[in-house]
Amino acid sequence: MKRKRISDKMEKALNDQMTREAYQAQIYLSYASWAEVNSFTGIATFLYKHAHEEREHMFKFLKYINDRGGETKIEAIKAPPANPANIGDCLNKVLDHEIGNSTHIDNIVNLAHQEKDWASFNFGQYFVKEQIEEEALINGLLDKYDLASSDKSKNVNFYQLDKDLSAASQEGTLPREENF
Ligand code: OFO
Repeated sequence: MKRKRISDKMEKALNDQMTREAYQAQIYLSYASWAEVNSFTGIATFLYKHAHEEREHMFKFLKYINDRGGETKIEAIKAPPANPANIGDCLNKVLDHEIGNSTHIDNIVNLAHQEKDWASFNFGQYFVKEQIEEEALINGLLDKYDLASSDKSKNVNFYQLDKDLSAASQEGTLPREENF
């Protein structure tokens, strides 16, 4: 496109986030594979689906940068971190990654606000909402994990947890949005 409608700084921030979304997908993919080889098929299914969702986020950034006359730069993606020690560790690490990701999204929205770049501000709102949903979803799964693991003798609870995770929605609903 002939006219660039985002600043160089915004273009870089969006490109960095696009690569970060790809990294998030790698993390979910590697944790999913770890869960699968440890026979937690429900958790694996949940994590595989989420890896796919993170790649969709990556594409949203790519399309937005290009639509605004910027240039997408496809960079190398870091290797994912080491496998988690157990399911609780897995869910805690996923939540940490999501909270970290929320901070990066907030930085983009802050920059858009500073630059009075309302198009990017509006684009960023999708991800602000997405991060609220994702953090709530993983936080909720962690609560379920705590319930299921509080009595170590009841391994049947892990079986049920795994089934719940396989059916877990990828999107938490926000009651306030359903009501209005
Ligand atoms: Fe986990 O969400 Fe992307 O942004």
